[in-house]
Formats: sequence, structure tokens, C-alpha cells
Amino acid sequence: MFDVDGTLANTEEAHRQAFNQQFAAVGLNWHWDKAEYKRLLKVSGGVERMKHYMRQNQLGVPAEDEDGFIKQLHREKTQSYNQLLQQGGIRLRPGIARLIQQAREQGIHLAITTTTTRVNVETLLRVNLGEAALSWFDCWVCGEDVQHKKPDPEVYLLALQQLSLQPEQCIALEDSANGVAAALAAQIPCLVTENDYTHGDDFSGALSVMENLGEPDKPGAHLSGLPLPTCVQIEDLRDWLAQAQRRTQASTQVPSMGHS
Ligand code: XBP
Ligand code: MG
Repeated sequence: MFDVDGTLANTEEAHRQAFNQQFAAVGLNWHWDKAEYKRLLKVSGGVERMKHYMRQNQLGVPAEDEDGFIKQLHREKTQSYNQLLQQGGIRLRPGIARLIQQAREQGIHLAITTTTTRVNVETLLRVNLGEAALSWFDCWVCGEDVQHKKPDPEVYLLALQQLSLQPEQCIALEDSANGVAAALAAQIPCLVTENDYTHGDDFSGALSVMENLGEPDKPGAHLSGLPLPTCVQIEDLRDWLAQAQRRTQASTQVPSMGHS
């Protein structure tokens, strides 16, 4: 189960740029620098993030219908963001395309589990992997499909339902504390690949934290938790999951009282 922003690709700089472009375009003097955006990423979802920023800074918008204004601003931000993606500069993170390919060869189900807008995921995949990649995922749960975004588990619970799988049969690949919290609340084992925006987040509860999934010529460092190699293969993930299950079973087993 793939989170998108920060996990499939380091997209947050493009999101930030798109927000700022649209603030300027509608004459708002809002500007989110990197430090501000890192703080704002604690709120997932672009609409929710803008509303939070307004509340926190007691700001208004030049319209009576505040909700409608923010929603329209977000639609325009989505367009700007997609134009940035189409320029092709945002590549998938190390190991992502390779693992997707391996999973497909082995008949493993793939899911998109994100709080971002669906068209953003479609463009990211199309630009990097081609149009066919849109059909490789058995399940898509995106921002518009849920009532409550991460850290709420709704996105993962919906994906489990659509795939008819149990949580322990899945792996959630995430990059942020909100994503980890959502996966764990749905009881799905979680692997984190962190990035500059999420470095320092609380990943407790994730089974492992890696720099990235690595490529044969470009190792991704293992940072904490259950060990994984610096170039993760599907077989490594199977072993990793089995190891996690043994650990859970051992910790939930009632200690034997012995017989006298
Ligand atoms: C991370 C997010 C997203 C994007 C903005 O999503 O919080 O909200 O920053 O996307 P992910 P929208 O779950 O993939 O990490 O503006 O489309 O809401
Ligand atoms: Mg993310």
C-alpha cells in the first residue's frame, strides 16, 4: 500500500510551489517558506492545510463564501501542481519503480493510499511510468474518497475492504508521522522511507525506518527497527513481514505455567 507524497516521490516542494503560485495569483499575501511548510504538513490535505493556516494566523479571504473561495483556490493549486509534474522533473524515489515491477511479476496486489487528490497521483504515475501504470494498482483510495484524512485510518480501512485483505497480509509504505499513525490504527505493518520534510517525525510503531528503498548502485541506509538491506527486494519484504508476525505472536502468547 503506497502512500504518495514523500513516499512515491519527493513531491512536497512542488505542492509548496503550487500553493504559493496560487496565493500570489489571487492577490493573497500568504507565502509558505520551507520551515513554515514543514510545520503545516502536520495537517494533511491541501484544503485542510489552508484552513488551518488561516485559523492559526487569524486571516481572512477576499470573499464572503470562505469555504467556496478556499475550495476554488485548491482546484487552481491542483492545476498548477499538475503542470509542475508534467514538466517531468519529479522522479520516483529509489526502489519504487523496481519494487512495483517485482510485485507485479509476483502477482502481489498494489494499492494507492494517499490523502492527496487523485489526479495528482495519476499525473505522477503517467509521467514516470507511462499511461499503463494507472491500471497496475488494484485499489486507489485518495483524498476525495475519505471523510477523514490521515492520521485517521479511514484511507487504509477502505483499502483493506476493497482488497478483501487482512491488515497483517499488507505492508504500508509511508514517509510521515501522520501516515504511520493512520496505518497503525488500521493495524497494518508499516515501513517508513523518510525525507527532508519528515526527518525528525515520530515514527514509533513503524517496523523499520529507511532512508529510501535503494537501488543496486545507490544504497538506501537502514535507520532503525527490523533490519532490511540497503537495496530492498520483494523477498526481503516477505521475510521482514514474517519476522514481524513472529514477533507479534511471541509477544501475545500467554506464558506457559508448566505442570507440577
Ligand atoms: C500528503 C498531503 C497532501 C499534499 C497535498 O499526502 O498531506 O495533502 O500535501 O495534496 P500523502 P492536496 O498522504 O500522499 O502523503 O493539495 O491534493 O490535498
Ligand atoms: Mg506522505
